[in-house]
Amino acid sequence: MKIKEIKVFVCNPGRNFVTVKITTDAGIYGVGDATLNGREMAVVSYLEEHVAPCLIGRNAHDIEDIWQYLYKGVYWRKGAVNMAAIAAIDMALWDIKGKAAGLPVYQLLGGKSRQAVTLYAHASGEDIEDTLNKTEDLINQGFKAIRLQSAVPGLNVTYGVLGDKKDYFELQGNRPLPPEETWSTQKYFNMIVELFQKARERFGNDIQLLHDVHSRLTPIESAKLGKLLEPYNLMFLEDASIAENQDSYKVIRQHTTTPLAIGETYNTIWDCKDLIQNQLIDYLRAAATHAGGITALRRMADFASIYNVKTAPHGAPDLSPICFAAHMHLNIWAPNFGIQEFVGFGNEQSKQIFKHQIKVEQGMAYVSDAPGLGIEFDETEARKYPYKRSYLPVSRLEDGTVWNW
Ligand code: KDG
Ligand code: MG
Repeated sequence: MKIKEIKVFVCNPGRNFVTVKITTDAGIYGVGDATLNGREMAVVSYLEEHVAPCLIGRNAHDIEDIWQYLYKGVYWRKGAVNMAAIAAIDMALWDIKGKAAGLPVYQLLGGKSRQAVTLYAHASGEDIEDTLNKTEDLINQGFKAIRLQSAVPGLNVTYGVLGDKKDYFELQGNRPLPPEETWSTQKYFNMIVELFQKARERFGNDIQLLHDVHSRLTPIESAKLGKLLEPYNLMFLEDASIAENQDSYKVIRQHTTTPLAIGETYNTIWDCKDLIQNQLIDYLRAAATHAGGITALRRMADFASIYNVKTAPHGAPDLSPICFAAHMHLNIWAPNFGIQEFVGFGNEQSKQIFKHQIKVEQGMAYVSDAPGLGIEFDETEARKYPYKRSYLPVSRLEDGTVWNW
């Protein structure tokens, strides 16, 4: 079964998504997600100019060989653009293999380790009360794990809450230049403990609570936050600090028993090898789209399992539903799966482009049993919503210093 054609699509049904479609001479095709928020066209060009020409005529069944060929053969290993391209090719090839075998991808990975995938939802509010009201709504919908974020009083906008996204929604997925946001650790600390204290008072101890710091703290500040939040028993604290220096997590770890999660920006196992091996984290957030696809994530999950680290794949709205489908197969298989982030399946336009049978009920997701990844990509619908240049915001301290991101 030879690779006959590789097409790359960029559509923006409210957000930019980069989709790869591989067609074989057997008439079977597969799809993969290559979305890299804010740098989409770099991946498109990389795929079209440099990756696709090398793959035409190759055996579509040789997933491992193609992965190694693209990763090692390129000489310039790793990197977000490179790995997003490899990821999309890899996902599409798993989709093809599953369709050829007449089996869902999770069966090719080893079958089910569980019947359903536990999800965590987002409650992001303009103030503490707003966040808590949104949490209550999600609890009423059946979610048992919820990530709480709240705007920081005294800052113009706070990343990840509505204030941050207002311009984005108004511009409908088009942010022609990066907005700038101000950060103050002091102001954040004044708010954050109160948020979790009030959440526990209002919702009791049965609900799992999570929080994402978006890498805004230094290691020692993260250690302090972890300690302050211990009474509120978080499921995990995400991206407390950047870990380009993986040793920096030793500082956090030695001070707090709050579980730690990291990895949504990771491209390879090398980004988290020391974090895992030294048991400095509890959850690995790597995404199939950004870390080299199903082949790479399977390997990372196996490595993490040796050190009691669970998987908790990234599930932000800037990953396409194809990535979510890939995660579903990994999640249902991985013996050390922890939890999946979930923000819904996008707007109506998105749902017309990406069609699937994944069911979400009472905070749990049920994998599709359709052969392959179980997701269809409608090219005609996608063409109705062309690419719009759009950036993530840049963070600065109050004195103007560019801050951790
Ligand atoms: O593109 C960046 C987003 O995916 C990211 O900010 C979302 O941190 C995020 C999360 O945990 O979903
Ligand atoms: Mg995050």
